[in-house]
Amino acid sequence: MGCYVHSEPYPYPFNGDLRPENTVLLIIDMQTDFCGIGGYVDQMGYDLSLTRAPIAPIKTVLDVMRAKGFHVMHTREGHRPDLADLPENKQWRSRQIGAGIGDPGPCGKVLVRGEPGWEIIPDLAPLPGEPIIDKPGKGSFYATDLDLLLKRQGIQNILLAGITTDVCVHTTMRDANDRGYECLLLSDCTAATDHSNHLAALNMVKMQGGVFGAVADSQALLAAIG
Ligand code: C5J
Repeated sequence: MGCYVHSEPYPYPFNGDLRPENTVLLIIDMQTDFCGIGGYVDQMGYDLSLTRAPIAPIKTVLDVMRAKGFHVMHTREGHRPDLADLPENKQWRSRQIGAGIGDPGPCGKVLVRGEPGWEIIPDLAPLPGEPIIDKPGKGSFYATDLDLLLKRQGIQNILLAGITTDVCVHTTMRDANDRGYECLLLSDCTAATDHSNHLAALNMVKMQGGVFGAVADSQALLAAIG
């Protein structure tokens, strides 16, 4: 019989095997730098209401999934305080747009580990025991132990939430898909700094019969795991 989410372009997961034991809610980069006043995204001049929109839906999903015993993991993008892991071109480009990574700002040094802007926002703070993956890049697998943790926990299904849809969420989803994980992108639990990019990123997932997995909103997920 199985458990399926009403999703596009196919009912998720492909095999109907959706259980707390084999499924993780992966919440990507819900940090002040990406959705808080004075953070990296704010300093670049983007509309914070876009990247703040998923906070409430994520919180609802998070509460339910915690209560039901699903795995929950969080990621943070950020660099070492000495910036030894910051590519020169990444720093240069961020300075071009007025939000130099590693430079001082209203929330401390931009995208630097340990600084106030780098912290996950209090509404979505990890609970003790929930793994936090610190990543220097966009993808959550690059230069991290995420794959090792997922394998050790026997996880097959990844439910993706967080920001931004077109950058860190998409990079992670593509990589996870190549590694054989069955991925679901939660459309209202993600957002981009440009809404048309968000919509395009959702659409890209659904091509070729679900080239990177499937897309559903949080209501559909909650109805399935209800
Ligand atoms: C970006 C992210 N956009 N979390 N990072 O630089 O998507």
